[in-house]
Amino acid sequence: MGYRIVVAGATGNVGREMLNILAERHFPVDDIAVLASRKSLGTEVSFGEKTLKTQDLDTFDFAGWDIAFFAVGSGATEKHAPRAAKAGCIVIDNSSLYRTDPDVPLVVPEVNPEAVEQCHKKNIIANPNCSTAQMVVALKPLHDRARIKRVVVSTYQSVSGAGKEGMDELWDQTKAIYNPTAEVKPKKFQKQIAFNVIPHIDVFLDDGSTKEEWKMVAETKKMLDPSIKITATCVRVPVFVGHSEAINIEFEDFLDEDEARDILRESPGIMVVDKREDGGYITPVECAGDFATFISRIRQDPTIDNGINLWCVSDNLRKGAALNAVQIAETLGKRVLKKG
Ligand code: 11C
Repeated sequence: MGYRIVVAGATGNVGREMLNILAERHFPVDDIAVLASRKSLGTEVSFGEKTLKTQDLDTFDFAGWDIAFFAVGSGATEKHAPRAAKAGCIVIDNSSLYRTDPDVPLVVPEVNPEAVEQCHKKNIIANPNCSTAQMVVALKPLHDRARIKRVVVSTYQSVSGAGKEGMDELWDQTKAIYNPTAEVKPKKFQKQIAFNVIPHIDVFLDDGSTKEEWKMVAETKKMLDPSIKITATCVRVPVFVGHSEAINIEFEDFLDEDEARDILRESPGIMVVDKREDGGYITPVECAGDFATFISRIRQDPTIDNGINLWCVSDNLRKGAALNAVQIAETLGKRVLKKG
């Protein structure tokens, strides 16, 4: 016996990827409904071999459905997720709306799978921000071994994190860059993104950080350990898919780089590619379409007593969003719903 599944926001980057991953991982689906806002209504989407027609999120009745994946903006989530949850359907939400709500578990299954058992407080489970998800997959096994004190992370985030409009802007600007008659002004991003990098993702906060940077701090503390100190600089780069992160970690205890490499190699969700030769590391272009979080460039930080540096790359639409959401549903199935 399988589940009755809803995907809200099925026509967007993340919604489509959710459908692909549900099919690829043979998630036990008995029935599936795909929902969209009025403007995309009737658009068809693929689910394995099938083509599905989108229904109206505004009027959809969630009663009798087991799990609803939400991949819509915070506004639509605020309007419809409580309605779905009240109807008895467990919402797995990709927006930032509920992530810091103490009554909503925030889950990366490689890190805190047990947290799904808290889902009944609101019938909602939150999926973390993409840049946080891949980082905590890398940090968790190292924290278990040597206790992390402090993390300094710089991100190199692809334009797909900003949705289809972000991808279109990079594409159009790249084509137009040497053609003065076809100038493409920044719209989605604050400055030119083609052949450039922008140290600004999401809105500025009072302390001079951005909300994207704050999310990496708050979400990591909630899922992994509130005592870990984290400072982040989040940067948009002209890459279509795949977020990269340079992570500096300071531990309580000494951790040798070879042991760190061995621990990461054995850890769930991680693929270590670390050859210390030309090309012996992973770049975002190579991680796109993959399930793994790739770790390369693992090395001692000689400037502090117990420090390690590493490079972490993952498909932001997959581990950073759709894959993690499907893994949450799989964990929910095993630990809570127990169908399938
Ligand atoms: C980006 N990380 O790359 C963002 C996208 O809170 O889920 C995801 C925003 C979020 O722009």
